[in-house]
Amino acid sequence: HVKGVAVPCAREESEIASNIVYHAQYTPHFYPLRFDQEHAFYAAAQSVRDYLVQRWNSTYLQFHKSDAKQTYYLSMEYLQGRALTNAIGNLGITDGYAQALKSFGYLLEDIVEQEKDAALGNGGLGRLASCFLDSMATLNLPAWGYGLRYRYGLFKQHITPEGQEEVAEDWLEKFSPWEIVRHDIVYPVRFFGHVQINPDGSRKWVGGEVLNALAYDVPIPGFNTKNTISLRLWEAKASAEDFNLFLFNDGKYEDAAHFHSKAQQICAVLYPGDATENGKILRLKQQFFLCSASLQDIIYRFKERRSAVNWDNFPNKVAVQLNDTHPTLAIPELMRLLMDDGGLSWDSAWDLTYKTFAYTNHTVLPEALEKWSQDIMRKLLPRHFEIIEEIDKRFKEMVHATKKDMAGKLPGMQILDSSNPQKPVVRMANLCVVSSHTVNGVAQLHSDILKAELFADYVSIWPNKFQNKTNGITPRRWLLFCNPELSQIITKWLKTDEWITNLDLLSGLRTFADNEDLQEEWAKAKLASKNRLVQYVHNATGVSIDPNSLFDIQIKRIHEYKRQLLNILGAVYRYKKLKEMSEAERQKVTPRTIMIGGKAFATYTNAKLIVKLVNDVGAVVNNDPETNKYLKIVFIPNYNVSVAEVLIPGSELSQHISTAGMEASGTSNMKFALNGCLIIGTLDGANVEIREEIGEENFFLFGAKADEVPRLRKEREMGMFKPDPRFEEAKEFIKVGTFGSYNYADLLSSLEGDSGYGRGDYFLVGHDFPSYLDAQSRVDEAYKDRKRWLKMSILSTAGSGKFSSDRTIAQYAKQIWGIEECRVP
Ligand code: DL6
Repeated sequence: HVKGVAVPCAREESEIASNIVYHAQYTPHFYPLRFDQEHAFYAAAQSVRDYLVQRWNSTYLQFHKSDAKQTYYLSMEYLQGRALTNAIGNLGITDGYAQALKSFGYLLEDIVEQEKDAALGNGGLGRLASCFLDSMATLNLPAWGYGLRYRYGLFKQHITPEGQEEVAEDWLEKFSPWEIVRHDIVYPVRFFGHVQINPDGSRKWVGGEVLNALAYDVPIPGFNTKNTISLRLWEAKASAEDFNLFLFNDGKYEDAAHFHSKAQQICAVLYPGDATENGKILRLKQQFFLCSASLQDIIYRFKERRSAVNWDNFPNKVAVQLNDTHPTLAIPELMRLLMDDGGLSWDSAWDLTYKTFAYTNHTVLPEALEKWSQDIMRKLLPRHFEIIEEIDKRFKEMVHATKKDMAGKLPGMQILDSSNPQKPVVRMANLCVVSSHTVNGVAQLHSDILKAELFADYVSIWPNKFQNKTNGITPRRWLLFCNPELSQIITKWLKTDEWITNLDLLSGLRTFADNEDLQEEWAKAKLASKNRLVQYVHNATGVSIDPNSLFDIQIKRIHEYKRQLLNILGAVYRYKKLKEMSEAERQKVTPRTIMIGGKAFATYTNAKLIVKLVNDVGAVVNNDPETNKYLKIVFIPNYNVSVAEVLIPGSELSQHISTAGMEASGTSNMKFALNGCLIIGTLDGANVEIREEIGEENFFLFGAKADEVPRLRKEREMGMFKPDPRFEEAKEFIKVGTFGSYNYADLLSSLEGDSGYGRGDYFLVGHDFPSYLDAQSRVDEAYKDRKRWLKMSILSTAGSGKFSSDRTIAQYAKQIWGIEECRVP
């Protein structure tokens, strides 16, 4: 099953057309006498998949033959978005497909719109994983992704007068044309049961509930290479023997299908609510399901590539990257597989495990640092709990034996935390740090904070374990494909398209930043993208926006630390001032369209109130004939990857305004800057590095710095904060009912009081408000000077080379994984 040769991709329009016709006829999922846009999409996508499968097979064969060390990226989330444009773009057959579809009377732009977004992730962490896959393939690296095939991905967001409503997103409603179900790849995954001690003292996990993990492969093509890697998604299945025919014939239908329903629950939704004990168990089951199936598959492949198994070679052939703590259970699972199935001693198994794993931290927010109840863990995974206890015990012994001075710090460093006897927990980040050879943060500031605060005590033990890997984004999806007009201009002025795989070349644009010809072409491209966005906003919301106004966008998950509230309070203040002006004064104002989009977690009350507030403010402001030439406020519903692909190219200003120290990196900031959008932001996450790269004069900075935040919170607690009158004015304007009968006292009270998480303005909106308004005034002034603005915009793109995920992945490959290129000839 590892035979195959790379077949060159078809370039002839006629061949592509006949492949589409073939799929329309022989793999019909629709009424055969109809060939509508949807049908054309599925037929086209399946014809593209054929090319991908040939390349995918050749890539597998190449990795197999070379026996190269391979990386496995374990992630509970992938935000893939749509695949058609990306696949044909990476294969270099976009024109062929456009022509072929035209011969059937269709426009490629319309056909790609038929595809549903694969949203198997929440936000930045999941989209990062997807960008990384694109770069791994493009760099010809032997690397794969593993994840779960959720039946329903991230919810669809409907906006009602009450705010956000969540609806299940049925991305598999028809089927996904990209995945290949692998009935030949199935592994058993056990839950519950007990540990059996064998006569020789070895241990075995037996009993409990066993479900099967079935593989679905999604081929991921690299750009301008035959290499096509795999995103392997697991689905849970019960076996036929688990279906109880006796009960079924007795009329007990639900009991008969008990295991089938258990299996369905595992991959039903992306992030099941975990407020209840059942919800917690289900979430932990999902995590273990991913880890166990993936580890068994990795070991299978390790064995497949050699005639005799020498376990010592395992870390020379396998690197596993943990995308945050969600796949942490892979650590005890590898220990179990090596000891209980492979017969290795603890010391050997530990040595191999330690050399295999690396862990990326993506957050310092206390509520996002996973802690699992010891009771649940012991019940669901009894053998793994034993192993975790043993890792913890040995870590403690090691500290006592070799780092005596650190012994006092052990309570904070240990994996098991039983300080609250009612609620003893397993600290997953601690398990990752203790068991991985490398730990990294995702932007320099974040990595520095990890070393100085969250993981400071471990740094004294393992000073060389901690690294930084600043995030990146794929320039293919986030410039070349989503912004073809700007891409063409860049290629023309740089006289090469090599920037697509060597993004540092964008710096060559700096020489031309003042050139009026380039500036005019640049402005024209921006206007084309803005016009597309005008159309999109009208279709999605019914609101008409003016393409000559400044397009100001904030799109990301709704969270108090990301401070959409600061944005909307600023907008409210702007509206109030416009109302107070004479028409003559208003005419001097830079017209603005503020767009805010993002989903709030279903049970996050304040985030949902922010969504409602933005919509309520928009409804009044947009219908005010006195001011709506100068200000519109639009909430963009159901923000997802495809929506971002329309918004980002059309943006001129974007807001990355988190409380300093709280956003680990951010990645949309990189996408905006790459597309020539200017940033208003705090010194947080990757903003710091973006500002360094594009020049501080091209970045609208405001707000407290990360190292000032603790002092400011303290001062607030001591009643020393004096709010700016403009802040009070904006809040008051809402409270008096300007935007409807809901007065938002509950939401605004989080900005009041002296202290506490969730009140006392923990996120420093009040403190940063005046400097935010000042920065916004600088934006308004800069926009009036068209030449200056265009120059800044060109310099933003020119300075974005560092933020390619190709750079990030090349660094992971060299500095963490120790893997090298393995290219299909
Ligand atoms: O690293 C990707 C992305 C960062 O850009 C964001 O700043 C960060 O908030 C996000 N982190 C998470 C945390 N999830 N958990 N756990 O999504 O990661």
